[in-house]
Amino acid sequence: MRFPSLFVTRSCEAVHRLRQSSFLSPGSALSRHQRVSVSSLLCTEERSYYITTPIFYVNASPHLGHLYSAVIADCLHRYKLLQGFNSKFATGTDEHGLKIQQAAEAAGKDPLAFCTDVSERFKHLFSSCDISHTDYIRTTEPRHRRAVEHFWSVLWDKGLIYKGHYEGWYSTQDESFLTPSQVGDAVDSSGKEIKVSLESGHKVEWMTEENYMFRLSAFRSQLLDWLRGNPRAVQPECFHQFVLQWLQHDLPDLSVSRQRSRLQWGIPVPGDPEQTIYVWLDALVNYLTVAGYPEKHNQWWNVVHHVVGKDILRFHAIYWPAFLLGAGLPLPQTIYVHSHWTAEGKKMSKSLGNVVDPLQRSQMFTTDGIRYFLLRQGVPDSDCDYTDRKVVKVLNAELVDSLGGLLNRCTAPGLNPAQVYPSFCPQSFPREQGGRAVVEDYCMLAAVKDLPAVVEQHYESLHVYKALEAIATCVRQTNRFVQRHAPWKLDKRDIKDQRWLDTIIHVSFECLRIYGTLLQPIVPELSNKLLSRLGVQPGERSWAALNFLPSYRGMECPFEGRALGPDSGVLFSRLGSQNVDQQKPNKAKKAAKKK
Ligand code: ME8
Repeated sequence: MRFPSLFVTRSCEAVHRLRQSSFLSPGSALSRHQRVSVSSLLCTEERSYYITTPIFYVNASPHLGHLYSAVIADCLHRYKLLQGFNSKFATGTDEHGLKIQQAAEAAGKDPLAFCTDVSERFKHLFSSCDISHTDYIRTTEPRHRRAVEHFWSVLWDKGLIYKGHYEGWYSTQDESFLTPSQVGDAVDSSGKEIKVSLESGHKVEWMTEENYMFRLSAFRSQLLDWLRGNPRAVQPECFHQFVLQWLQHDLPDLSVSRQRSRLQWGIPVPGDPEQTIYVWLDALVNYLTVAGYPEKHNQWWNVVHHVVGKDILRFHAIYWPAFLLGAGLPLPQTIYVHSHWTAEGKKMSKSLGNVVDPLQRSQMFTTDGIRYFLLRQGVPDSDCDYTDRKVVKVLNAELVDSLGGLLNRCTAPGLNPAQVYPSFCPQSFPREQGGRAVVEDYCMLAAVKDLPAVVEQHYESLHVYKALEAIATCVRQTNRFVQRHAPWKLDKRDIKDQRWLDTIIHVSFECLRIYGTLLQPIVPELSNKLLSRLGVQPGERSWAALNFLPSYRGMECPFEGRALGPDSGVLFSRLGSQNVDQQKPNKAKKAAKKK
């Protein structure tokens, strides 16, 4: 039996075609083409949403991949808040297990003190990067122990856990049991032959132990039914297919405890202090703990969505749903899976010295800069390569030149001496032909009008990079619109020219307002700066308030005549070559120093 590997860098993106914005010719009424977004229809009653990241191991400091998962979840959380949802967002640290026990021993520290130290580093990174989690869970907390003990007892009472004998392969690095078909041969750095996990490449050891087993085998057909009946349960589609393929094979029962003599750092099995609960069962229950399990979890548990890396898909899409089915609880609504970041083409690893430090990068490129880059370049379906050079290029092109340039042009005192949101003139830009607008301008209006629905669709399917691509395309269109009509050449003494100038700025501001609103989940600080400069108040920044260019449709525009915000500073500062020298592997840096 061979499992399909997730660790091949290739794109398996399903062809995901969006409805193209229809060309809006002069003369066609924009309102006829309006699409009412799903969100605005649903906005009246309060809806709940619950999003989680994996909880991260505290055996090492956070790296870029951890921040990536957190930024994705943060983006979905902020997006749901903008849509009027009551959203809960949990992240945290996974602190039990052999790996942590060994890391604390190696550091010569008490395990809890060791965990607290590293957990604080994750917390600090997240607060520095505007991760707006509403709960931060540590598996060493008493509320979590209670939840795990209860969960275990439910499975036990249902006869789904039995005492057995486990003999097989175990990877401490992955904290994972493996079947013989998941294991292969390799040679370690000293030339010794070893066995490794085919999926992660980590070393495995043979283990034989008395412990508790979970009747995983009993859930195979239920899991298949769930996945077949919910084709969007695991997204993107390629990962859904991986799980279905895994389930074509036998599903052996799963060992869910370790002997206490080998693993002390964990939650003891209720009623059997000689055994410690398997760290993955312990860790997965964190999602329930945050929801209020066992007493009051329903509100959140019915709307839970997980963001995970592809390395832990099996745990989330097979073990976790099986545990939940066993405990009689609803299954997650969506498991969003993302691929991995490599650094300069190589897997990030301590031994190669090429682990990208996310905190340092957020300081170098700003919080918004690193968030934008990760979400703009991160493709969930395939691995992505990180280089500082790419960050500089992307941010300078899209945030400095394109978006920043557009704002700069339209707020420049030369064009806008009164520093207001100017009026729209329907005669200059009529719904019917005959004004000063040209075909491309109508096209742009149609694209920006459609943009919120396009972005919504991409956010929902975790293709955030496509949402950002769509926004960047519209920003370029708006820049071309300004360029095409060169408002700086108009004669301000001529009333018609002045009205047309105001209209150009008004339309550009309306575009910028839409971009700023849609970008809030990605770059909260930059969006705030942009919207504040346009005079858009905090209460006017929700999805429901988008309402692009009402004046064009003969409706009142609340922004017309309003004073611009006072902060006329640059939207995003240009990054220079000093920002690209950081990314050298430690070894290379040391060698360079010696010279
Ligand atoms: O697996 N690129 O924790 P962990 C992108 N504690 N994302 C990456 C990445 C990379 N190179 N490396 C890691 C665990 N990640 C368990 C989880 S959940 C109940 C328990 C991200 O510290 C990605 O989300 O090894 C991956 O799944 C996670 O960090 C693994 O973090």
